[in-house]
Order: sequence, then C-alpha cells, then structure tokens
Amino acid sequence: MKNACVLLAMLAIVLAGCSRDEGKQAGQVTVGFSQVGAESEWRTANTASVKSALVAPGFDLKFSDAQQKQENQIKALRSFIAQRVDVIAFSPVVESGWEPVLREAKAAGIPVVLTDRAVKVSDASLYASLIGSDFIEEGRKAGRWLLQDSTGKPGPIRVVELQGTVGSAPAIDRMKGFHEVIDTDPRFKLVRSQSGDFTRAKGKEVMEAFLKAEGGHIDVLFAHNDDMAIGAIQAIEEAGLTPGKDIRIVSIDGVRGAFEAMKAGKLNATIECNPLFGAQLAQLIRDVHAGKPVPKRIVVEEGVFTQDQAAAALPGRKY
Ligand code: GYE
Repeated sequence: MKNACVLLAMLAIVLAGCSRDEGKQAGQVTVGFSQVGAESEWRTANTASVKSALVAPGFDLKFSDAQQKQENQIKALRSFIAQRVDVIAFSPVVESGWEPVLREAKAAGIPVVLTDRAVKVSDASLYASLIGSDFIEEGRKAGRWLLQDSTGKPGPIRVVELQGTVGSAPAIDRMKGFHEVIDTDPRFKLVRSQSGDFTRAKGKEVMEAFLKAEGGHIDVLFAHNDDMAIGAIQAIEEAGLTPGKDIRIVSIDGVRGAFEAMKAGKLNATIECNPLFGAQLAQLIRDVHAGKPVPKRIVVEEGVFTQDQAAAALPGRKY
C-alpha cells in the first residue's frame, strides 16, 4: 500500500485512499481542535491565531467549529478519539459535563489541552494544561475602572449587566470578579442581569428589554464582552440616549470594534482579553506530545484601555 501511494504521488494522481498515517510527515503532531464557535470578534481572532500556528510540517490540524453547542463539541472530541489524533485541544463552551468524554480520551491515551475556558472536573488528571486568561481578574478590573470613574458621583448608580454564555467560565468568573469589587460600594445597585450569549445581536436585544423595563433609568452597563456592548450601544442610540454619556459602558476583550467605539466616545473602557495565544499553544502541544512536564495553568497577560487612549492605541491593535 505504501509503495502504491508513493507511485501515485509521483504520477501526480490524487492520493485518495491513503490513510492519514501514510500521508503524515515524520515528527508531525496530529491535533484535533474543537473551537466554541464564531460568536464574537474575539473568537474570530482566536481561531485565526490557532490556525496560523498549528500548520504543517509541524502539525496536522483537524479543526471543528461547535457553533456554541456542547453536544457538538462532545461529538467532535469523540471523533478525534476515534481517529486517534496525537493531542486534543479544545475551548469548552461551558464548564460542566465533560468528565465522561475526557475519561474516554484518557483511556485512549490521548492528552487533552484546554484553551481559553476552564472545565469543572473532579479529577484534574483529565487534562494536561489550561492556557487562557484570568477571567475573575478581568471582572475585577472592570469593577475597579467603574469605581474610579464614579469618584464623586452620588448614588444610587443603577447598573445593568449583559452576561456571557450561561454556564461558561468567562461568564461565571467575570460576574464574580466584577461583583466582588462593586459590592464594596453601596452606591451601586444592580438592577438587571441577563445573558446575551456573547453576541452582538443578543446584546442588542437584551439591552432593548433592559431599557424598556427600566424606563431608560440606567447609569452603567457592564458587558461581559465587547460584541454585546456594541450591540447594546445600538439599542441605546435607538432609544434616544447617548452611549458613553447617559449610560457609561465598560466591557471586556479589547477588540478593534471596541477601540473604534471608544474613539467615537460611545464606549468608556475595555478590559483586554488576549486571544492571540496560538504560538504559545503550539509550543504547549509539542511539549505535551513529547511527554515533557508542563504547567497546569498558563495565564495570558493583559491590560485596561480607556477612551483617552483609544485613538493612539488603535493602529497598533492586532485583533
Ligand atoms: O471574551 C468572548 C467570546 O472565552 C474569553 O468568548 C472567551 C470569550 C470572549 O465569545 O468574546
């Protein structure tokens, strides 16, 4: 079979029928990567970063998009196990419900690397490492920015919150970090908090409902990502209010759209969440595959940006 394949290649005939191993280059690591979806600008940048790092000849990447559904991710993971990839990497859409499939991977001897989002499992040996941001700290940074920006302002300060995907690590942790900070100041009143699933369309829809329910009496919006904030900005404008002034807005990610909104005075601050860890992930996968010891947690470094910095920072932004 192998000789037959070589012959076919020499004759420039399509290599249909040859198995993966026969086509694989020596030392190449086959990686099954299951991505959350394409719900946000952040995710698009993350996918591009991962895809550009996991390339031949070092890697053979099998990429699967779960369209924000856990059942799709579980199916993808099972198919990676059946194909006997060398390493599985995935960004889990939600935190819970992974134990059975992770046990299957472990039984098959396939190491798993988590990217971006965490899982809740009782046995930490079910994954090798998690590379991604500290979402609790991001929530705290948003809270600290709000406290500082509210210096001298009288209470009550009416806050609404657009949460990310229900049950996802960033939604749970950002909420936790933010409340940890603002709950120390009795001027802040959380009047509404609901999921906008990390998308612009839902962010707009939920903000419309908030504005209606509160008769426009909202002072601050905290959105768990920039895309939802951008959707909400539209809803605020359509309601005849001025985003960034009538309603101060802080969100998370630091995508280009957020910098543009800040430059236009419509968004007040964004907390950076860096999606460009493809190269670091590639190294991590190589190490895991080689059986080297790796840190259980790799935290991506990030900052805070405000309106006054937006115009200067925008040209240098890479996502
Ligand atoms: O903030 C959001 C995306 O998991 C950090 O998911 C990621 C989040 C990011 O949809 O925009």
